[in-house]
Amino acid sequence: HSAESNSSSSQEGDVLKFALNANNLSRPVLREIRLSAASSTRSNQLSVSGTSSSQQSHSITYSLVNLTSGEPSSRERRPDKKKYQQGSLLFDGFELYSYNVTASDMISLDRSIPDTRPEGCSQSYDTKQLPKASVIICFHNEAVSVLLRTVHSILDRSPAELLDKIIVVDDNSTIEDLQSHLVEELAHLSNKILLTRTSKREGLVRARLLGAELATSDVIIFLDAHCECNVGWLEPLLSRLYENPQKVVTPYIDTIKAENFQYKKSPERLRGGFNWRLEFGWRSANVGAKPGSEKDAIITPVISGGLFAIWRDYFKSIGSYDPELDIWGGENFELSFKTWMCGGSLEIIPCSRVGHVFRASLPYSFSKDREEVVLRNLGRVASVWMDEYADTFYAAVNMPEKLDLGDISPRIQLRKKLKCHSFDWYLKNIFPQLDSINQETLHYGMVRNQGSLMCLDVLSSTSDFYIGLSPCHGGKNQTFNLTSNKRLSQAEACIKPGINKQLTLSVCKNNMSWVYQNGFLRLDQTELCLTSVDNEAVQLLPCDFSLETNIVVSKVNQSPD
Ligand code: LR7
Ligand code: MN
Repeated sequence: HSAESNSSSSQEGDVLKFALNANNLSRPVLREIRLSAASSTRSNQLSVSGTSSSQQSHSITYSLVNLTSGEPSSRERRPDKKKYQQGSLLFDGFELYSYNVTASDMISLDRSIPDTRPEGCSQSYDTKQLPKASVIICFHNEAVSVLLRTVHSILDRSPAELLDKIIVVDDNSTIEDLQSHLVEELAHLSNKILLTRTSKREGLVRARLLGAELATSDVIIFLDAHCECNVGWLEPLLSRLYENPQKVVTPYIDTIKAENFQYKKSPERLRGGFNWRLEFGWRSANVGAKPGSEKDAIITPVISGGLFAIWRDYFKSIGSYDPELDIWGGENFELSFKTWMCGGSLEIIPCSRVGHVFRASLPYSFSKDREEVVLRNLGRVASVWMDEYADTFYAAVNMPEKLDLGDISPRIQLRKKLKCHSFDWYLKNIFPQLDSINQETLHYGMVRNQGSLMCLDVLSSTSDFYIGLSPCHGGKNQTFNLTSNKRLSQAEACIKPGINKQLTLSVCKNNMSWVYQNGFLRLDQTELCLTSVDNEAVQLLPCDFSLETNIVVSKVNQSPD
């Protein structure tokens, strides 16, 4: 920003030197910018391009736009189909990466981001006693600037004495020139960086295992290739692991928007959860929290999977990952289940903040049918770790019988060797909130409007969730649980009357009992029924048993027709 104010008295060719010493950088970063002709006259942007050199004397050519959490002007916001040239690389924004590469390319690799930690997190740590960590980043076809910003943020915001190596594993990216470009960029950045490449596409699990093999430090930390580590991110993770080597800890994950790379604080106190299809989702962890506890570790039944720290020995001792898991999916459940069931625990640390680019879709190819790959991964995990509850998972996903899970005997032996608790123990003690199909469930699945192919669906408006009808697809928003204690719920939330005869989904309370009678869902102790209006909206109206609008509950995965 200071460069911007100075530039009015400067001319083309001048070199601006400055030290960036923001309070969220662990050390000042020295920068030089040679001014070239402004490439743009947009007034809200600092549009110099030039060469920067940091203390490690690397040089990267870039242009700067809004050095802070930079929201590019609306013109750049969605260059979806726009092709553009950077050096010899031809990038194709959203199509290739599912994020706005143009925006990333325009933002400094060392930008400052808002310090999103809750109050009371800036205590100092005795770094001498903490274990050293290596950070492992695996990627398949990630944009250079995005990956480099991940690496820069680690170097910029980790105490040097705690950072052993940064191990970057290229999972056989197919974008031409990516490899040579990266080798060049990373080699100059720091001698802590180790770049390796798989000889064929392995998927993120085997790529991570390869990275872990190369580490020699006490602790290893996995990050996705599109992250930004925030101020003081490392110390709270290591300090928690130092206190208890059988923990797996994750930073609190902030959001980097895929549309414009804006860094946004995530809502407070979320933890991981899942449904019977083993689909991960964030759930509120606020229940029972005392005021002032914002910075306390959050115990979580599962981790989202991409960002976590673990003692290297502990990772090995619990059997790291099932190497048969392909491309994407399942490994977070494997690690989570066995950590809890075999004597460890999982925590999210609110004082450690790392941003992650959440992508609406996965841009890369899967070797086979994507759904099949993920189901096979989940099936392996379920059949090894979920005991009798694996059947519930199979029913919920409608597991194709012909799907071959491969040999799971090595993983079963591992579980025997580790002498772990049962999955029933896990459900009762660690995740009692998971809808239990087995015990209380009367009906589970889609709630279909009689005579049509429309199903109850949880829809969201800007302010809350409401219930409507949409074509049946059986996805998680259309899956409900009707229990013997008369709850009509989805995940941990219940359907209850809202305003204007509408229905909403919110915290379960006892005044929302439903009676399922002759194909109608009636609010207990009333004469009001779930009624479809124009086969689109759902309202709570006086029951009229002659109408064709009754809403019928279909059983587990009963197909809509
Ligand atoms: O074949 C592949 N090879 C790879 O190296 C496929 C992917 N990858 C890399 C990829 O470039 C990225 O760096 O693996 C990393 C994760 O892949 P993403 O970013 O496409 O996955 P995701 O963020 O959508 O998915 C989440 O779930 C995955 C399940 O397998 C992994 O555990 C991801 O790490 C995980 N990400 C997070 O937990 C970040 C928070 C998101 C949430 C919720
Ligand atoms: Mn990711």
